[in-house]
Amino acid sequence: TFDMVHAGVGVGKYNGRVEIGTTHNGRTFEMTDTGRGGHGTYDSNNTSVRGALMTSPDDTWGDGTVTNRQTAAVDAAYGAQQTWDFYRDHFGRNGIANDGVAAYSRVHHGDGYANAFWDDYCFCMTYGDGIGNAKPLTSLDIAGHEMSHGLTSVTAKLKYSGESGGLNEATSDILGTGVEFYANNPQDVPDYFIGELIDVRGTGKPLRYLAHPSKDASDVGTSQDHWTSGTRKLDPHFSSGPANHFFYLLSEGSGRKTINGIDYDSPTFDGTPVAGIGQREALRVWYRALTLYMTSTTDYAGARAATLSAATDLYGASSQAYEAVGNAWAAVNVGA
Ligand code: ASN
Ligand code: ZN
Ligand code: CA
Repeated sequence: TFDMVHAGVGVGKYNGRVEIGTTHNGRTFEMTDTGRGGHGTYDSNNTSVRGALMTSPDDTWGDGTVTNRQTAAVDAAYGAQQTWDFYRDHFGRNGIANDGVAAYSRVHHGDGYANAFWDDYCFCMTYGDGIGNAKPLTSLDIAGHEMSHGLTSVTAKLKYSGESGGLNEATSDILGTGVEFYANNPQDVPDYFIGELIDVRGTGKPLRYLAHPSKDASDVGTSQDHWTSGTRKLDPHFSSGPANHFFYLLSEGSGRKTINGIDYDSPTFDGTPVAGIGQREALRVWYRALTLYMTSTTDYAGARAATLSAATDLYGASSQAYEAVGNAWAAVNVGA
């Protein structure tokens, strides 16, 4: 017997106890989310191939520890599920390609592999187990980030170099943050950082700071709070800084804020204050700009124009939101 939409109970490392969509198949349950396009979660078993679908005799999954191989799978399945639901509820989108068909995810890729990636060819997500195989890369912001590379690939197709590369990365950080807030999971308190739970550098610090990107300084480079003529020469994970900062300012506004108990200080380029329009509206502006106006070669000036067009469509050219979009770009040194 093969019943359709099932809810299993899992315990993830980062998300705690959650419901995940599963499928009953004969004597076992499979980690296949039939209610969301058939997303399957696989165990690569520390190799580089897909491996086998996760199964369970009793529809309970993982125990929150990394010694249990299903724990990372629970977080990955939950991340895919929250990303699917976020796209649906915020944007009316039916999966990454808007065709109702899910991607799939594989966990336990490689050995001590401290990264995760989206692959357009398999239309799939891959997660490593992190440093010492102790911190799988399966937190919500990373899941949302990586799957949103899939969204960019089927929409604007932003080229992964120069300024468009930074906008590609920023799109993933922006939507990954949106997924984290959407899930509002009590164990993974929503924030404006990327990668605060996975510790891939072993420093205990986040990978990226949307409110203050230049705090991300590693041995390979430094991110930017504001656009400069040198932005295009940076790695996309650093040239994303001004766009991430734009999104934070458009959402929350400038100055000091406490959000979910976390303090942020977000300096603007020329000190001019920016009033936020709220994250949900900022997400709508970015999504519309990405899916309707940006192209493979969009640069920062083009992103400003694209988001202003999106704000005009959504709220009108004399709206406060339109003005806020212009002000938030000025605050990261992207002017008319
Ligand atoms: N985790 C990285 C990213 O999505 C993977 C990569 O750079 N290919 O940006
Ligand atoms: Zn990325
Ligand atoms: Ca985060």
